[in-house]
Amino acid sequence: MSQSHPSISRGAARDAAHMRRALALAARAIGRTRPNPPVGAVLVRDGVVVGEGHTAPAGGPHAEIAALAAAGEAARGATLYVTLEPCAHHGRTPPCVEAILGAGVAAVRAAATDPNPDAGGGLAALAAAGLDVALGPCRAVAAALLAPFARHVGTGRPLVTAKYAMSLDGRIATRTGHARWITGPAARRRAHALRDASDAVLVGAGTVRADDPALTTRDVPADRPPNHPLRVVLHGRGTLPLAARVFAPDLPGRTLLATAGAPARHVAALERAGVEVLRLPADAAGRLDLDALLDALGAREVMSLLVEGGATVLGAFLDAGRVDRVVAFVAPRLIGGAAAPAAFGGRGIDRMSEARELVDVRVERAGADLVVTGSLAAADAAPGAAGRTADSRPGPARAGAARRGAAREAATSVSSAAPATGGGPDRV
Ligand code: AOF
Ligand code: ZN
Repeated sequence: MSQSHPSISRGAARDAAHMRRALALAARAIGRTRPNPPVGAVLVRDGVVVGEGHTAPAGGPHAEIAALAAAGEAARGATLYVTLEPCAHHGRTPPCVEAILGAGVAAVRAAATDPNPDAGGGLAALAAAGLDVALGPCRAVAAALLAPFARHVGTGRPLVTAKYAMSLDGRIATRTGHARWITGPAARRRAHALRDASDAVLVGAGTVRADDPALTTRDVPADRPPNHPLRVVLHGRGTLPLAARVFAPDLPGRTLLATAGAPARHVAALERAGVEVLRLPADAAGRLDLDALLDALGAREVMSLLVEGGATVLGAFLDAGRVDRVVAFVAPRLIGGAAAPAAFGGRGIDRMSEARELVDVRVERAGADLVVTGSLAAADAAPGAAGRTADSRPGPARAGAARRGAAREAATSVSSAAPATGGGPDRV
């Protein structure tokens, strides 16, 4: 670094600051754009920000269009900082590339290429039209932000985050099942922020029986309406109370009961009470087929799924190799008791060599508690995934898209290994 020219590094620092602002704008759209990615855009002329924007809900303007509208004539000769390559296609909205050219923008910095094969190619088109175009900076942060969209556009399935609160000795409840509360208010606020940023949230029937959660988003900043993700209850055997809070007809947002093998008369009674039911196939062991569930949620444009437990459901997702990210809230307190449940039930593994390894691990504090986050390597590499039947994979119609998606995701995770703001933009 000491060798770099001062004016070049000042320019790189300014570029990074504008892109970070664009990423902050994109973050405001998370959970509110499905099936589109949340994107942020900033227009800068002569060092002054002249327009800003982020993606509107699907069918509405893209981030660049919002920033161009805010800038008006000031966009002429400006540099556009955008967290995703501008689209080059006619989708629900016209191509951003044409609007950028029409407005006379001089330069474009994009933090990521578009994993959607239909919309990509925008940077190349802008470069061909004579604009000064480059990829970066902040590529790793942008890739993490786009991961749910990349997963969904590539495979038709959502990215799965496992979230749980546990004691320092790894328990998510006492031996009697009591769990309110393990963590403090700051950690619980973060958990609501996770719901606010998710397209769907999922719990098992056991959690509905034991905790009666509403699964709505509360306790988030009041500067905008909260996002209430689609609530999904996994229902295997047994019955559920019709009066459970999650089924209340006046809750904001929607609830879906996903079931394989629940008693038909009971399910019919829930349906009569207004609950939407998704009937799914069972796997070889008679349990609900999680891949069929992920396909069905993907078809409903769910790009990000937050699995909140309990231990049986989290264990099933881990055994199936279908956990992509983990957010663990760890309280510095001890519960003990051999019968007190751990975060992940299920079958588990025999040997430590089979343990699933987290990468990109971060540890933060939330009040007295710790927040440990990380990602799991590609799910199909999981030992539990090896035993799954071939027909539980994405259907042939999607196979090409899935392969493309896997290749693009691999590229994404490579770039996410780079430092968040390190290095300057790469010329296109
Ligand atoms: C952008 N800027 O802010 C977003 C983009 O159907 P449409 O017209 O809304 O296009 C959706 C596709 O556009 C989406 O699948 C993704 O490839 C891209 N998203 N592109 O230029 C944005 N959200
Ligand atoms: Zn666009």
